[in-house]
Amino acid sequence: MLLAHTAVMTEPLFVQLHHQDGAALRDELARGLLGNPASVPPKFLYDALGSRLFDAITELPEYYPTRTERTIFDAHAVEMAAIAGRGRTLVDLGAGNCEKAARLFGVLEPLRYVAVDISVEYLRHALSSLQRRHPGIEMVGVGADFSSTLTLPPEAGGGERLLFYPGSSIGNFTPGEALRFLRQARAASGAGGALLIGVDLVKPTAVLELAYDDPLKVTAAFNLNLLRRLNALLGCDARIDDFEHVALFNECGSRIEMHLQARRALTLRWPGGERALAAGERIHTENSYKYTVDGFERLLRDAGFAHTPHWTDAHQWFAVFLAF
Ligand code: AVI
Repeated sequence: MLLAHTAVMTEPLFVQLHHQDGAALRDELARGLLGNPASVPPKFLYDALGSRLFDAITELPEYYPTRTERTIFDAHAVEMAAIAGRGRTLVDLGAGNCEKAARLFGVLEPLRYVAVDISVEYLRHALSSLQRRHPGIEMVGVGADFSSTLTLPPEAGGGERLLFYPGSSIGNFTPGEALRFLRQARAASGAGGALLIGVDLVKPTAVLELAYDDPLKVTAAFNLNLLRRLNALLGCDARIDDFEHVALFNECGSRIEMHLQARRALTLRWPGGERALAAGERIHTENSYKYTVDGFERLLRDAGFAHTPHWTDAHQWFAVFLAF
């Protein structure tokens, strides 16, 4: 049951749904490295340093998605709230520092804010200070990896929910995974609920590639940081100097691909395994799919959403959909 609107909350509630199993992570990394082509799942990009590097990426002039999405919310949030309804439970998927959702509190007036991220520790500081600024909103932090299954704990509360998935993180799923995720989001939003989601759109290749290969090399550092994770988690002997960051737009797949390319022939070794790489051979580290408005609308309809109003920016570089 929701607390009365006048209740004063002092501390958020925190729930950690899953704990990372070291052996399973090592197995996942080794399987990726031994694949053809070699790959590392993109979730490993986000350790403490990787998350900070990603925050720095969002400040870069070349990385248009964050600021473009912000201009869309600035211009249209009131309209979105009028359709979505106020006083809901706002469920922020991949909340990070909770800033994007907090900017919408004034118009959405949520009764409860549920911030979901892979690590509840990462949420603890941001959510506690947000709770002090908004004592009238009940806040819950949930540590969960929703990339394969989106399930919310009972602490998230029932009733009508507005799920919030900004930043075009949906682009880091394959279209098949995206469809599965959207179906789960449809179910998790509950009867009368909705999904507010940011989607990056197809645009000229030069704009896309510069956004993922910036001259300051912040994105390169973000990608190369994966090698430190391989060394720390798998006991691998990767040397950062042996690799270079590659980002390219795959037009047929409609996706930006990030790779780590070997500068010379080398062998990566770790306890129980090794992987030889020829000079120029790549480890695939991330896909970032770019959609057309029509293509994403189709995906939402296939996932069971009947209504899909959307808003975009002057260049049509980014779109925010409200699906219900
Ligand atoms: C988190 N995600 C939406 C970012 C993107 O644009 O695909 C991750 C990223 N990778 C490189 N730059 C940013």
